[in-house]
Amino acid sequence: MSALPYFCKGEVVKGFGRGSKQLGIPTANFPEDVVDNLPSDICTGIYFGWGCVGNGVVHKMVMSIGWNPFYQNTKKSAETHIIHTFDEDFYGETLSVVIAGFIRPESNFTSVEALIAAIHSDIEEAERQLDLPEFRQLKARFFNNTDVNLPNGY
Ligand code: ADP
Ligand code: RBF
Ligand code: MG
Repeated sequence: MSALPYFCKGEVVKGFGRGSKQLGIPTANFPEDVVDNLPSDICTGIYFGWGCVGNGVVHKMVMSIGWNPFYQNTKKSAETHIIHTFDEDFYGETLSVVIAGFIRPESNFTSVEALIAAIHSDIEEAERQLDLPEFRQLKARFFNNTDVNLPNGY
């Protein structure tokens, strides 16, 4: 996937209102034009990377790009779960993300519980991968973050 790492930003809009928040996994949805402008070689699937709201702190994130087979969406979506607990919603604010790596294709599940379990393991995978120097340096590179100590060569 030569388009990675890929940076994009957009306004956080209302999603499908399916209550991902109630499931403990809120996802900030990008508007249609941002989804349509994703490079064609970023295929649908689950990704990890870095994200920040407005000029806020940069956090680890997981992102789902596609049609959510479990819900059989007819419209492609790009939804970001930021791995952080926020005090308030941030609809209308600008979300900036760097998509750093691919985790897995989207899949269908036989229950909501199985979907949630898969998302939790995606989050664990993202947490692990993003601690690697290769991915930590992307945070510094795209968000001009200076509190990252990197070994020589990065
Ligand atoms: P929607 O269907 O409108 O996208 P969700 O249930 O997916 O609703 O909730 C998403 C909203 O929750 C985001 O737009 C954002 O305002 C808020 N939110 C709070 N915490 C987070 C988080 N950690 N990651 C993503 N969005 C969050
Ligand atoms: N939806 C699917 O239908 N299949 C998936 O494999 C899938 N994986 C996801 C992985 C992550 C990390 C996230 C944040 C979402 C994923 N979703 C998936 C989307 C999910 O259906 C959506 O966020 C909500 O509609 C859940 O209520
Ligand atoms: Mg959402």
